[in-house]
Order: sequence, then C-alpha cells, then structure tokens
Amino acid sequence: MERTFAIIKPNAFVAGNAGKIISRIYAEGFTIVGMKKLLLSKREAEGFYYVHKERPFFGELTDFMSSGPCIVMVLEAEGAIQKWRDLMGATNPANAAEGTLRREFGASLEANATHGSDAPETAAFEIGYFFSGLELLV
Ligand code: FUP
Repeated sequence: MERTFAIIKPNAFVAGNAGKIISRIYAEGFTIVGMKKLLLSKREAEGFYYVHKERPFFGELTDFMSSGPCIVMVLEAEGAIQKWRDLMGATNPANAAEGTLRREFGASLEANATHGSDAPETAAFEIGYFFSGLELLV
C-alpha cells in the first residue's frame, strides 16, 4: 500500500464540488486516512510550494491557494501516487482527459481543482507538512 497527499483547491471547494470529488475518491477505491479543511495563510502556501519559489507564477499561485478554504487529504491505495494523478488528469484542465477531475472541475491552469504529490519523496514532505502521525492512525 502507498500513500499520497491530495488537496481539493479553493476553486473547487468554493464552487461546492468537494463532495463530488470525495465521492470519486471513494469510487476509485482509495482509503482516506487523513482529511481536514483549512484556510491557508499566504506564508503557509509559500512553504508548501517552496520548490516553485523561483517560478514566475509563484506569487499568483500562492495568492490563489490562500484565497479560500481547501481540503487536504492523505489517500491510500496500491500505487496511490500514480493512481491519484491519473484521476486528476493533466495539470492544465484544457489538456486533461474526459472523465478526469481537472477536466470536470478545473477552471484554469492555476485553479485546477486538485493537487497531488508527484513522487514518493514529495508525498512524504507534503503529508508531513499538514499531518502528524497521530492524525493518520487507521
Ligand atoms: P502538478 O504536479 O500537476 O500539480 O503540476 P506542476 O507541479 O507543474 O504545477 C504546480 C502548480 O502550479 C499547479 F497548481 C499548477 C500551477 N502552475 C501555474 O499556476 N502556472 C504555470 O505556468 C504552471 C503551473
């Protein structure tokens, strides 16, 4: 079993789509081992996306991520990292395949509805950024 880190981003939460996304997560066979709603501060969003701090979109991305509530989750499944990325679809909703979450709920490249870890090392960092071990007991 593998764990990955996921976010339902502010655009999807504010539009009332969190429930539909969580239903898809269960339908695809993930176990949700951690889940909470947060309103990130700008500083907290910057810390989460620190790998992108030199990129031109860093300011706008962290403004967006701190613009409204989001839901952070730890998902467990066989091959959870790739499985969740497959369910999300391509980063840009305009390029995301039919049936993916970003295609259905994404509004733009930045407001693309969901986040998912891209590798085991990033999953470990991202899970630890938001959850303690005690919050992930199953
Ligand atoms: P992903 O792993 O699919 O979330 O994609 P990236 O790591 O490439 O992008 C990280 C975040 O930056 C995503 F939310 C999309 C956003 N982004 C922009 O806002 N503008 C860009 O030009 C590229 C990425």
